[in-house]
Amino acid sequence: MFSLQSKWRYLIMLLGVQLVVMAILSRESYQKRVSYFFRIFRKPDSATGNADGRNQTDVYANLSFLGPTLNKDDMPYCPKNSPLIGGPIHVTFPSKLTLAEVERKNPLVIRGGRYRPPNCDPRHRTAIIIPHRNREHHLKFLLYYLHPFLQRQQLNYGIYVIHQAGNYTFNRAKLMNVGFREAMREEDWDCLFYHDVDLIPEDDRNTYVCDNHPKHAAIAMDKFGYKLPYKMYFGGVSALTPNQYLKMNGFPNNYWGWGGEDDDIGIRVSLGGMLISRPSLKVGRYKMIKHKHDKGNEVNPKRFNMLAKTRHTWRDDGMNTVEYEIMSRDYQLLYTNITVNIGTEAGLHPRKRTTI
Ligand code: BGN
Repeated sequence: MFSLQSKWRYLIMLLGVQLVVMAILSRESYQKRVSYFFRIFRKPDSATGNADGRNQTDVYANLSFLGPTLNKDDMPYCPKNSPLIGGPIHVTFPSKLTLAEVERKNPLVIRGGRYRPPNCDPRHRTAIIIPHRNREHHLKFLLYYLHPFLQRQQLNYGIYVIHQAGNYTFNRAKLMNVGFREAMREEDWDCLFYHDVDLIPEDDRNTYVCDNHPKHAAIAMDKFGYKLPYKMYFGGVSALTPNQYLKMNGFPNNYWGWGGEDDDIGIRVSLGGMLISRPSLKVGRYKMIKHKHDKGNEVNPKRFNMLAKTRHTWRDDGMNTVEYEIMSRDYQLLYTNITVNIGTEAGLHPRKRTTI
C-alpha cells in the first residue's frame, strides 16, 4: 500500500516537473532554441527545401527552359524582371565536382567566360572581377554557382579572374583596380561586381546589376549569422558602375595582407559623395567556403593607421596611380584569366637587396 502510494507520488512529481519544463521551453525566448533542437532531427530535403524552411532550388533548374536562340534583329528586350529567377538556391560543395563538369553544364558560355541571353536583348552588361591566388578549389565552386545564377538573371556578363603573380603578400584591392582597367579595356561594361572567390550567393533575387549608389551585396553571410557585422561593412561582394568607381578614385593600392582595405573602400564611397546601397537581408545571402587563413595574406598591422588617413590619401592613391604589368591574358572557357605583377610596397621592380 505504502509503496503504491509513493509510486503515484513519484509519477505525479515527474509529470509536474515535465509540465514546468515544457512551460518554460514554450515561452517566447525559448521557442527559437526548441525549434532549433527539433530541426537537428529533421532531414533536409535537397531539392525543395532545407532545415530553415527556405524553399531552395537547384541553381541549374530553370535553365533548360531557355527556349530557342533568336536572330539578333528579331530580339525583344529582356523583361525587366527575369522569369527564370527562382529565389533561394541550394548550395553544397560536392568534393567530386570538376571544371569539365561545370563547362558541360554551361553550354552557352563562350570563351573568356562570356554569355548573353540567347532569346532576348539584355538590359545590363555586368563584369565580375575576382581577385585570386592559389584558390582553384574555391574558384571551381564559385564558377559552378555563378554562371547559372547570372544566366537566370538574363544578363550579358563576363567573368575575370585577376591572379596575383609571385609570392609577395596578397593585395586584394589593387587586384580590383587591375580588374577594372582590364575589363573596361575589353568591353563597355555598365556595372562591375568585385567578388571574393569564396562567397557563393544563395538567392538569385540578389540581382547582379548596379544601383544609383555603390552597392554592398554581401550583406548577409553565413559566417556572420546572416547579419551585417557592422554598419559600415563593405567587404565580400560589392558593385559599382565605372562612374561611381572613378568618382572615388577606385580602390586603394597599398593595403598588403588581410584586413582594412574594404573599410577604406567604404570610406571612399562617402568621401566621393555617395551612399551605400544594399539588397535586403533576405536576398543578399552568401555562403562562405570554409578555409584556413591563407599563407601570403597575413593580417596587415598597418591597417589602423592607414584607415585613419584615408580622407587625406584617397585622391593620391587609387585608380589614378595604379601600376602593374600583365604577365598573361588567357581566355579559358569559363573565365578570362589575367595574371598580373603588382609588385610590392617598394614598387613594381623592387631592387634586390645586396648583402655585403
Ligand atoms: C574587419 C576588418 C575587415 C574585414 C571584416 C570582416 C579591419 C580594420 C580594423 C579597423 N577591418 O574588422 O577588413 O573584412 O572585419 O572580417 O581589420
